[in-house]
Amino acid sequence: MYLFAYKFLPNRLQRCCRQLLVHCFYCCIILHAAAQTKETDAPPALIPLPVQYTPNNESFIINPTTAIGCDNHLKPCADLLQGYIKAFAGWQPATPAVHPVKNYILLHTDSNAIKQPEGYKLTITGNNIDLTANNTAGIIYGIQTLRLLWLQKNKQLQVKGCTIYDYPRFAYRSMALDVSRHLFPASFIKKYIDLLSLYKFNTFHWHLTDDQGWRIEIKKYPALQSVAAWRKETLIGHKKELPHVFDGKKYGGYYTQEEIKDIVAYAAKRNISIIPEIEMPGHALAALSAYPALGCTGGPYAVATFWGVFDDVYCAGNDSTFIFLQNVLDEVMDLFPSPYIHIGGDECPKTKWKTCPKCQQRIKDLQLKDEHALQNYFITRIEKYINSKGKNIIGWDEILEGGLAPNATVMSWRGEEGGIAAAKQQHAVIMTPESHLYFDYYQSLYATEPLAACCYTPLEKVYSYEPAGNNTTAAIKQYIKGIEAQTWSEYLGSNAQAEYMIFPRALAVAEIGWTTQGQRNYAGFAERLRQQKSFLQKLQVNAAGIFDEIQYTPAIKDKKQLQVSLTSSLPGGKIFYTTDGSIPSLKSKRYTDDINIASACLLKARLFDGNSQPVNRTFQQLFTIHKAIGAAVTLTHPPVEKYNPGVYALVNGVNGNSKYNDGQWTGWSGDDAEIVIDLERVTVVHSISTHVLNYHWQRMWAPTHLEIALSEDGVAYTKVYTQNKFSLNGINTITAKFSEHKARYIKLTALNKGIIPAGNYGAGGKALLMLDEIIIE
Ligand code: TNX
Repeated sequence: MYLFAYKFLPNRLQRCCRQLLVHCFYCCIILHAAAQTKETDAPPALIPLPVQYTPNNESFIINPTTAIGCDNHLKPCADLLQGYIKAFAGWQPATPAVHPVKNYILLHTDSNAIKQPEGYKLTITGNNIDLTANNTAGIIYGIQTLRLLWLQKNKQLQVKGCTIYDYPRFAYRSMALDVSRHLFPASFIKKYIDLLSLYKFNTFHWHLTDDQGWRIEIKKYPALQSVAAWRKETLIGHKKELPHVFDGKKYGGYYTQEEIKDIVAYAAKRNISIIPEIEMPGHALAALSAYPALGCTGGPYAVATFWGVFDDVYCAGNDSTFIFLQNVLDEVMDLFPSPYIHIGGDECPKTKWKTCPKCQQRIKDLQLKDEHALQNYFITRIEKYINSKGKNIIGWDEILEGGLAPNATVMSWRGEEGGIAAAKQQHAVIMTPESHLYFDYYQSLYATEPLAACCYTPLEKVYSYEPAGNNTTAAIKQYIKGIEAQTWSEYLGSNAQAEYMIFPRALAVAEIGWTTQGQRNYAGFAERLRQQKSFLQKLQVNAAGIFDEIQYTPAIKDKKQLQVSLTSSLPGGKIFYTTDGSIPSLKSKRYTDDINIASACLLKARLFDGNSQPVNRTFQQLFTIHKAIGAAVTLTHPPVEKYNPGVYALVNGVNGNSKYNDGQWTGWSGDDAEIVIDLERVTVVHSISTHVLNYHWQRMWAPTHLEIALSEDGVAYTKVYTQNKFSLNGINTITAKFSEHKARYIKLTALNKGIIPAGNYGAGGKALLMLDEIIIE
């Protein structure tokens, strides 16, 4: 229509229009060229970072006439690539028998050209894409790199010219998923596996059985499907909260063998090996509920409805236990081609074995030292069976108890000590310490964070993990085969919540597992991650995008002044804050330097990006200013390592949070708390308050007795408060109010429960006594 109208314009105007069009055309070309130059300058946001990336000035557009050529044995890889292109663009390139001269993607293996297992070289020019790899695995990772390159585009499959030469640092790169506590549909498992392959993992550890549900069809034992796969109901809220409340809804299900075969094949196409885990001898309540004769007491047992460690485990004195497990393992080994079978071995209380005649008989007959040696007998017997089928076992670090089974690989979760001990015995080790690699733990301290197990493992902490250790000898290092992160699903009630906890933390693990230690740096990783945000969205992954959110650090500066610093890792980010409770905007005070907190307030802060758009949630923190801020604190007994934030945490104006993961709680394990606060000069005081935790499910017990005494000289003390009763569950506020007293020294003494009484969680172990800010007024 416009062309038609143009014809009727006078000649001069037509000329004008033509000139204008020509100008526009040149402008467009210049702009386009500028955009292209800009594009070739920026390295692509690849995670994990490849070993070598060399850009060139060309670029390749995959279009419907592009052909995929490959060596014969790589046909499944070509199909995989074709499927990825189709999923992204809606059309698919051809895979002709003879590859054309131009406009093709060629896949081939050449172990002379690429020496490293799983390694590949991806060469992208204007004419074609060449992917040469050491083996099929390398081809798959090369395809995933290509996919990461085009995922950065919108719709168009244009990839920048470059040569990428790449191979992994560790042979074992894995993510786990617990499907017992909560079940995830087969479609979710596939999506997860595809994401693992995208980020160059090669293993998926599938935790299939536990106390709260048995999730794999075993044809020989139908009650595993009809009974063990179902629990009556599920705990609502955190297990630490008492009394426990349940949802009253039957919950369960399992994966059929057909589904499992399909998933295993799907994973194999993506170079993901699936290691199934069948837990023993502990975490077996679901199996026992279906086959009670396998327990020490004969039951009855019920599938667990809440989380924890349960005393009822497989009976180690009963041969039918081993016959059952061997039959189960036969079916498992038929389904999973993996050379490894995970047999658990963790958290097996010995309570029932101690009083079980059959277990005791076994100990006597075999002249075993104790129940720990019986655990070793159990694992070793199962290992022999698995070895006889040509496979090896992996077990949690508790399998070190009573001696290690001969060919076992150890998964070190309670720190790295188990792993190091196993490596010293020349056993293969996989590092998965809960301190850094448990994704059921909180990744943010914000109060609005969805319910999680505990603790605090932000992205940066995950990224900082070094599996080979920083001071480990080469002799030890050679046994450290790689890394795995855990996703226990107690608090992962939906697919979306599981994705939120796994991503992006899994990407940090991917980079640790693949990229050399020297190449890694958090700022670079975070920047690449920011650029990947949009395509994680395209892949419909509910990733947590909060890793740049505002963090705060309280500090006591001179003259006992509380100062708070705010930081964000977002480059170009600006922070605005308020102290009057209002939501900060660009009109609020801009944060430039530490904030002096002179009186009690609720500090709120908001992060804005370079375009002045708000990012993430509003930060907020309450501060209480009182007479002991910054005072000298002396502790008679040292706190336990995990809850030892330094004495200022008791007098820095910040209360501990209800998740006790914010570094504001001080805890004593088995020991009493005796705290003396020196106000430096005699001061009039009339009220002292603090909090203690009473969460028996976390081994945290309120003190049996608490008292507060005052002194002017630090020698003669006057008692002003005693308390022997604490409310049963949760955070107890201790408030001591008394008539005005003169004091320089304040002594707070709280007696630890000591040993946790029988019948309670952690019975026989030491109780934790937990205290936070001591507010003196
Ligand atoms: C410990 S890690 C467990 C799991 C729980 C997890 C919760 C390990 C080998 N056992 O059974 O789900 O803690 O964080």
